[in-house]
Amino acid sequence: MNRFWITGLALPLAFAVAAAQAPQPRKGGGPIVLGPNDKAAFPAAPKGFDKKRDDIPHGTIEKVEYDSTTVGNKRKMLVYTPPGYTKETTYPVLYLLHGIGGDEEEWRRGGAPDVILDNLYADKKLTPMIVVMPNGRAQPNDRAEGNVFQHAKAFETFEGDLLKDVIPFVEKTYPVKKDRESRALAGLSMGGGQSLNFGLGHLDTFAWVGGFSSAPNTRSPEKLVPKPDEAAKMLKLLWISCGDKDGLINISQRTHAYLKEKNVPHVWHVDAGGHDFPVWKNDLYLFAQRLFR
Ligand code: FER
Repeated sequence: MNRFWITGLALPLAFAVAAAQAPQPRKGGGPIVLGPNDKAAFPAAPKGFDKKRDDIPHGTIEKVEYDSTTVGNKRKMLVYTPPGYTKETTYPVLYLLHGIGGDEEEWRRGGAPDVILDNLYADKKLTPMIVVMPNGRAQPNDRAEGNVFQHAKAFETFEGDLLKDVIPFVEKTYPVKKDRESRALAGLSMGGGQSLNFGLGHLDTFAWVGGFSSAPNTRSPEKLVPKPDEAAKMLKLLWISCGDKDGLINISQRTHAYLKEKNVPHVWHVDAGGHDFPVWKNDLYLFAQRLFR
């Protein structure tokens, strides 16, 4: 039996296949097939990139609540402010989204985002930014309970919550820059699909977009990027990545193939690994360094 880590929940799922084994069928597609072009665009993060260092300044993660007009209640999110954070300046913002089995705590629980970013600041590899980790399941009970696949629709509804509630709250509460070139949107799996759908669907709002191991909620390439020339002109960075043992890699491959055909500049990064945090931590390490430059 193959076991597939649905972002925080270990669920045995027929669609998930370890590529190291003989190709097997998967929900929504065929076996993992890698092409010559499916390789790492950058070296992996150095050893220790996700280990806490006591001798450096640290940022802070706080949990805050905002009023969601979209869902009709108060919702929670995490906000990471960088080392040396001060209201005397203004920061760009990365909105960082979780997967189908996760919630606003998923990145902190599994991805050590504060550790990875603190270390990057200490090594002078990062433009100071605020990182917002909201809950992408926009419904009254937004806990990852029961059959998480039954609540996939709420991940669509989150588009309104993000644009009309989360971002306005962040922009009135924190000292942040408010132009499109100061907003990035990225996420893992279901959150990767959301980031591509909402980011590329709202180029007026986001100039930096990343999909890590994006799930089948990702719009078809023609719907995702109906105007390739416009997208090419407006995007500062479009990042598409996936693990080479991830049963969902066909989603990223088809997105990459279309972008390449339409000459939309983007990063195509195929990491060694499956549908899991080692890949996503590496993504955060690599992606964050390229933001807001
Ligand atoms: C699916 C397989 C996986 C799907 C979503 C996922 C919406 C999401 C996985 C994750 O977020 O880890 O068919 O359909």
